Amino acid sequence: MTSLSSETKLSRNSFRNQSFGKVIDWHPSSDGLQGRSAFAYFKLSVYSEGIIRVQASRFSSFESNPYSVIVEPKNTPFEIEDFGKQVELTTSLLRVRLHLDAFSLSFFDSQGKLLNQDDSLGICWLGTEVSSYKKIQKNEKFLGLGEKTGDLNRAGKAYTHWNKDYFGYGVNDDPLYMSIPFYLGVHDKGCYGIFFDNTHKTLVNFGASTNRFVYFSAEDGDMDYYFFHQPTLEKIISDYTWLTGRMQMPPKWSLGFQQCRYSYYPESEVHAVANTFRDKHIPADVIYLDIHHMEAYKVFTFDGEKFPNPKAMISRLKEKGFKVVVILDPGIKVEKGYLPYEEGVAQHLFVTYPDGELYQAQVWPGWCAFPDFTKEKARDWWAEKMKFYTEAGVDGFWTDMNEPASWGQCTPNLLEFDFDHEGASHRKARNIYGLQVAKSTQEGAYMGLDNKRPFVLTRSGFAGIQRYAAAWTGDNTSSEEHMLAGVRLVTSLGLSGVSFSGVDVGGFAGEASKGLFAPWMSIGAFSPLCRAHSMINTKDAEPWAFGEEVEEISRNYLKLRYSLLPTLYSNIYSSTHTGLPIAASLALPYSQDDTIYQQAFQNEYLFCQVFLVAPVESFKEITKVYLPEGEWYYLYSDQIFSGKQVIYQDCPLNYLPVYVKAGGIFTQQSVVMHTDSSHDGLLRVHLYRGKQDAEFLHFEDAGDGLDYLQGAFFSRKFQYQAKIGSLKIGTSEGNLPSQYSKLRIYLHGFDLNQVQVDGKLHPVAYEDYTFLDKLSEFDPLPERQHAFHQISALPFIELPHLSAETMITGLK
Ligand code: NBV
Repeated sequence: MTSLSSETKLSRNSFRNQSFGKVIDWHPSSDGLQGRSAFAYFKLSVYSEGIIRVQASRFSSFESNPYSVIVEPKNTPFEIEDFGKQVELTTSLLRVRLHLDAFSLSFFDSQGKLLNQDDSLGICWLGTEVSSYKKIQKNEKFLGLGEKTGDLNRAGKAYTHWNKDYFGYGVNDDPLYMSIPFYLGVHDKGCYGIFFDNTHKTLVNFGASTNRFVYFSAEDGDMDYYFFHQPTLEKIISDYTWLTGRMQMPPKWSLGFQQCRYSYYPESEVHAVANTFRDKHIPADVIYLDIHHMEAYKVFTFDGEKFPNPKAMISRLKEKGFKVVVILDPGIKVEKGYLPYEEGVAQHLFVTYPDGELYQAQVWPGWCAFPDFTKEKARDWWAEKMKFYTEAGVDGFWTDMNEPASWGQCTPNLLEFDFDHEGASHRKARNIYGLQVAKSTQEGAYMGLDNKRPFVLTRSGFAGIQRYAAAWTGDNTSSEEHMLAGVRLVTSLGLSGVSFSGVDVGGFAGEASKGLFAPWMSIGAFSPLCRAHSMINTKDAEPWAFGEEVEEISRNYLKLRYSLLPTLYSNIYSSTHTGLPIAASLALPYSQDDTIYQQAFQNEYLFCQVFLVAPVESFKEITKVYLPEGEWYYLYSDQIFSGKQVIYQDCPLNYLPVYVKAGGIFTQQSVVMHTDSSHDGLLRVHLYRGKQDAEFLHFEDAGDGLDYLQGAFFSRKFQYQAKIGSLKIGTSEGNLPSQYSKLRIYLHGFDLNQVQVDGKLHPVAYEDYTFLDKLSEFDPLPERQHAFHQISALPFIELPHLSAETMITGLK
């Protein structure tokens, strides 16, 4: 009896929290230092001046976590100093102090300012659960964490990472489809980032139900995180995307408007939708085929009745300037004679139970087997299978249900995955399943599309997903709060390395009212990905389905987006090098300005660096907008506002509040109906007078293909020097000529008659300028007349677009 009860006590005790404890041995290593306590091991590795990896394990070898981080540590100088009770590891940007008595870490910047500090509990285990506890710093805000609902500042909330299919999620629900355990901390003394690289179910708690600490935990696996520090959040995001990769240049057509529907069929309906865009002069580039394109929802099939000749249909659509994107669901119908199923079984490509039995769950086609995308052979097979679509002319791929989703939403944890030879259960593999579906799909697109650029749109993912796909935020709802929450989802993804994302414009579940669709469309026009989508058995939701007024507003904003393609495309290109978002929360450049975190202003963002967009509920006629430091021009009228103030802005349905940064540059072309159609050859460059210098990198290439990597591009820098009053147009780079033969430079906020171009006097001309067309006067008249803005007598100069440097001076 006695021995039994003491055994029970022993095993219960092993479930008490166990801290890492006293470091009993440590030594420098080639990239940092490592050591151990009586029962656990640690390792600090310098990845670069601003990145230190922290690993702790109860095993002497650490887990590799191979899916997100794609680089090896840079050869970085660092120093290690032994102070007896503590050891310090120092790079040019960071100092980490390790307290030896009870393992805990403090991170300082190069001036000795404390950035982040472990709670005295440090790193702990509770059963297999591992956690890192951190003290909360004064006035600390937490940002990012990818596709997470809630406020911009995540303080006081906790979030779980466990990819989930969540139809009609609420604006505070968690988790959703995609997990990116990377967050940014900002406080009075500086900023930092933490990427918790553990694919198990993880929790990040920013102070929910506790005021002692913030912490992150994983159900199992090692403590493995990267600590980032740089002087700015932008640089931290660049470092994070150096570590986990950046998006590849998408095809230009994917920046056009994308029309989706669950589902367009038969073929005649697809054509009807495409034709209506052209007939109504509403720009669009993409039409989607959702699950009804398949025969009995079986992937790699077309329903022969609905789509008798997909190849011919797609080629007719291409003649009209439309690309087709098809949905790909990973579930493979269990059906004798269905080749993908038979091949999958024969080649052992599917996920199984530990006893080798095939795992089956129900999705659209009925009982399905699931390719093990963590197995190279399965990824290659899927990529090869995609030829079914590429041979029919499909240009883009939409990977849905890749959490993986199935009816019942409770995939058993004992399922086994290859995990690229390491072997793992569903507990460890779930969160990276979608990432690997996207990877394999991108490979398939590369293979089948003959060096064209893949466009893959994914619902699920994990840190690093930006390398393979653009993301959309799943099954949102047609409501005001979703419209605004969607903006925060997109900007949060942007803070987490995913620059190319969007929401279902108009809302997926439910039906948008007229009032809601119009502003949502205008926000969509100022989003990296601009895609409208809606649920089966709901009213039509194309831009013309809400009456003429909404149609005109939608047309206006889509035309504006298409005219801004040179800006958007250039920014996308820059983002492939910097990892910085296209839609950036104001917290990115103005992290130390407390006002931007207020509920009323947290949805404001910078689009393509120069446009401050202030989304607003459709029922408001006037709204408060916070303009941060600097000066801001109301886009439509050039009215100037000084920054660091709240203004009251009229916000009729036809005008989304948008402001241009003083000292900002962007480019515009004539409106086109799809990204491949020709413009008038004139590149409009807009320069906004300000006190700040500005720089804009203009980039052009063929819009698709990979030749730009071999120099087939045209790029040049526009640099504004405010004090001198000059605009330098740099010598062009790349070996393509520009598509624009002329430049027209609009000089906003300047009052000039002449300037000097390369030292010679050059006359200034004037024209009235509008960014949006005037709306029709509808009969009966709407409740209020439509406001109409234009910029009167806007000065401009026109020049041939040469390759040599041009210097414009006299811009005072
Ligand atoms: O394939 C149908 C839908 C799709 O339209 C949507 O965008 C996905 O998020 N899909 C989910 C499956 C079922 C939704 C109820």
